[in-house]
Amino acid sequence: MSSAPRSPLDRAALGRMLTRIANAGGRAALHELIEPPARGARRIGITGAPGTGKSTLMRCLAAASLAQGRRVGVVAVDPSSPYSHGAILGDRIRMGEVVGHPEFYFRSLASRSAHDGLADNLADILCAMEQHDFDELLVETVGVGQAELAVRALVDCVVLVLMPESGDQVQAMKAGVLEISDVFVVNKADLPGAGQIAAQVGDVVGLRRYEAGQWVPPVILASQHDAASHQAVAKAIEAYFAWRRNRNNETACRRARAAYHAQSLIHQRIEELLAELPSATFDLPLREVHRRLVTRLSADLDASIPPTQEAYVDVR
Ligand SMILES: Nc1nc2c(ncn2[C@@H]2O[C@H](COP(=O)(O)OP(=O)(O)OP(=O)(O)O)[C@@H](O)[C@H]2O)c(=O)[nH]1
Ligand SMILES: [Mg+2]
Repeated sequence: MSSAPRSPLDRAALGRMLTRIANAGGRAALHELIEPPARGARRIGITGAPGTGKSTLMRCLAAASLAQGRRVGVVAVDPSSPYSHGAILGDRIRMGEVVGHPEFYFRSLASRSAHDGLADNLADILCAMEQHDFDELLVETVGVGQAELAVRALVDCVVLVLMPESGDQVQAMKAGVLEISDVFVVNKADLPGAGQIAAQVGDVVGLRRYEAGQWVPPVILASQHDAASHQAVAKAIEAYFAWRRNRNNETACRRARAAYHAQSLIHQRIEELLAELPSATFDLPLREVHRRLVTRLSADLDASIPPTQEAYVDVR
């Protein structure tokens, strides 16, 4: 948290900027790269299968952080198309009373074409929010697998939310997905079977070898009407950040984030360029297709060509 007085949150300017970034194609994003500010927000990813209670948990975490004087931003990535607004509205509604708080900002994003289940230009969105002096950014992503692996690069702490029906998921979880989680929450502990799932996750966590001083992810049972369980989750997140500060590996994290940022921009842009190439191009030898792609990609860096204007789709 900053001790210096800060300027009020300019919602209109932030909203406009986020809409522009969310709707920009890869080329526009390449033109308007936003560098991460020196003092970034602490970023927490809340991830898990649909309906596990991620938004409900985020509301409680956001309320706790707001009560501590933090400026909190929530970005909810919706896996559906930009035209199905149902889940997007659902996420906002779940935020409940915190939505009216002057230091709280909420934004939904459709994942659209993003190859990894995250939203296009999410890396830029988060950097843009950081320019508005947020202390904490909570990022909700859906699904288990690629989205978790990708969100790992963009946030500092990953909270994986499970629920009593997540048994199959726990069994099917590849070690990789478990390894990217820093805190496990077994939500809906008021329903039968939660304790069993927590025990199973605890077993999987316990199977791993930990070096001295390594973070061992806690497994926390939580439920929406149990405030103490949310305090336990908030405490685990604080403990993780304290551990991270002592570990002093900021450089490695910054580099991993920059690598993801570059990869997602280029990936998105290559998809656009592939779609733009005349279909007969693909009758050519692969080496020639590759040459044409690379030539077009380098032409992007010519600032004299304005980025393409894309259809405006506001998904707030
Ligand atoms: N029984 C029970 N229901 C809960 C709990 N937490 C959330 N729910 C309910 O579960 C449903 C889904 O909650 P959300 O917070 O929207 O879950 P989500 O993971 O954000 O859902 P998506 O964004 O659609 O993936 C809602 O009907 C909540 O009221 C809980 O602790 N216990
Ligand atoms: Mg949600």
